[in-house]
Formats: sequence, structure tokens, C-alpha cells
Amino acid sequence: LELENDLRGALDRGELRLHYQPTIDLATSQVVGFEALVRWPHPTRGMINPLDFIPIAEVTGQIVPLGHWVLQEACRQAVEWSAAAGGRPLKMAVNVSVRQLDRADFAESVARVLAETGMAAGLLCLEMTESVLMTDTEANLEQLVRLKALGLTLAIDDFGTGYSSLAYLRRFPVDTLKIDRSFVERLGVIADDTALTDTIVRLGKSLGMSTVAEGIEEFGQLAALREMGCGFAQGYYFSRPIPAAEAGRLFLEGA
Ligand code: G
Ligand code: G
Ligand code: MN
Ligand code: NA
Repeated sequence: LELENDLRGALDRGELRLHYQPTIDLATSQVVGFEALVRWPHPTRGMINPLDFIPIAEVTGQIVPLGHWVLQEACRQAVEWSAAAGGRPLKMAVNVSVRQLDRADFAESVARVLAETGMAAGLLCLEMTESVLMTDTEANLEQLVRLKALGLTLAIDDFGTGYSSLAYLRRFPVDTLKIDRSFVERLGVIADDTALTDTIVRLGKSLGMSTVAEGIEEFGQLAALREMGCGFAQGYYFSRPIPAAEAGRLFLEGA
């Protein structure tokens, strides 16, 4: 409860921050964009991990204003960095909770953020977990179709860990599969994980979806993913999630 009150205050006082983890194009090794990850530098408890406050925010409903702030800040930042890099396109991925999607006005609020920040819809990717594809299917489908109509892209986060049926991939307008890092972790070590990763990459390809591998920490994993034809990657091997100033410099260096 204390954390809940603190979070409301933190949001009101603008104390939350975004860190950014680069996304690398495996064909060119270029930084093509970032995933925005929220951080809460708490005045007395130190840096609080999103895993410790996002679930609370989801229960209390604070995820709605919090998620809106994240979206707005990430888009604003993407436009700023892209302009500083002479207009080089920058893709920005933002995590979205099912609770946000549940709101009837969600697509409208995303449209407003795009208009206010000048972010090109095609460069914004909304990430959601497989649970979105399982619960309240009709209502969620309608929301995803509305979001797609804005021109943005949709990704399934932590792909392979949920319970969604593969049939849903056909039904829902998904553009990108983010391969969960638990598969990547044991790439080349456990044959089954290697086979599963390869299968997800092929699945993506055959459905016309792009694939992003998460949690790359070693060169061997990178090499294996390249060989499989995985399109993009994130992970500590390239960079941890970093503060905005650092991320801006990283993007400019790659110009
Ligand atoms: O950096 P990492 O500890 O950032 O993130 C932990 C978890 O918190 C991840 O599952 C990530 O998807 C989630 N997360 C990070 N930022 C956000 C956010 O802005 N919104 C939502 N809904 N989840 C987030
Ligand atoms: O669920 P989601 O994919 O949005 O969360 C991303 C989470 O993964 C964040 O907590 C981020 O800090 C973490 N992460 C990103 N890259 C790596 C990595 O290479 N190794 C590990 N262990 N965690 C990572
Ligand atoms: Mn994510
Ligand atoms: Na993920």
C-alpha cells in the first residue's frame, strides 16, 4: 500500500524515468531503435525494478496513466534523437499491459500521442504478451485492429512462454515475434532450445513476421541467430538498458 501511494506521487511529480535497450539489425549490426523500459528511482528505496511495481500498477489501474506517460516520453525521445541524427529513422518499442488495451479509448490515446509528438506510426511498435491473445479474444482483437489502422506495428513479447494457440497468430494482426530470452539463453547448449528458436524464426518468416531475439549475452548466440536468419536482436552482449543520455549518444554514433 505504501508503494502504491508512493507510485501515485512519483507519477504526479514526474519521478519515473525511461531506460532504453538498443535493438540491433542482425544483417547490418546497426542500432535501428530501442525498447523503452520504465525505471523508478525511489527517494529512499533506491532504484525499483518494474517487476516490483508494474504488477501493483496493473492491479490498481495506475498502469493506465503510467503507460500513457511511457508512451508519450518514448515517442518524444525517438523524434528528438531521429532529428538529431539528420532524420535517420528510429524504431521505438513500448511495452503495453493488457489493462491498457482493455480501455475502450486506448487506440484513440495512442493516436493522440503520435499526433502530439510527431512520431511516425510506422516506427512505433507496441509489445504485448501472449496473454492478450488468450483473454477476451473478440474485444482484444477489435482493439488490435484499431491500433493497426493507425499504421503502427504490434509485437508479441516473450514469445514461446505463454499458452496462446498458433491459430491466434493468423487471427491477430501481429507483425513481430520477440523470442523469449529463456530459449536464447541455452542456444547451442541445449539441442531442444536451439531447435525451438530455429522453429520460431521459421514460423515468423513463413507468416511474414519479423523476429527479434531477446537476451543475447554471448557471441555464440549471436552467430547462431544470424545463421537462422533472425532479423533483430537485443541483449547485454550489445547493451543493457541505458539512461536516455547514453542511448542518444549510441544512436548518433551509429549514424
Ligand atoms: O528492465 P526490465 O527489468 O526492464 O523489465 C522488467 C519487466 O518489466 C519486463 O517484463 C518489461 O516488459 C516490463 N516493463 C518495463 N517497462 C514497462 C512499461 O513501460 N510498461 C509495462 N507494461 N511493462 C514494462
Ligand atoms: O519482458 P521484456 O522482454 O519486456 O523485458 C525485458 C527484460 O529483459 C528487462 O528486464 C531487461 O532488463 C532484461 N534483459 C534485456 N537483455 C537481457 C540480457 O541479455 N540478459 C538478461 N538476463 N536480461 C536481459
Ligand atoms: Mn518487452
Ligand atoms: Na520479452
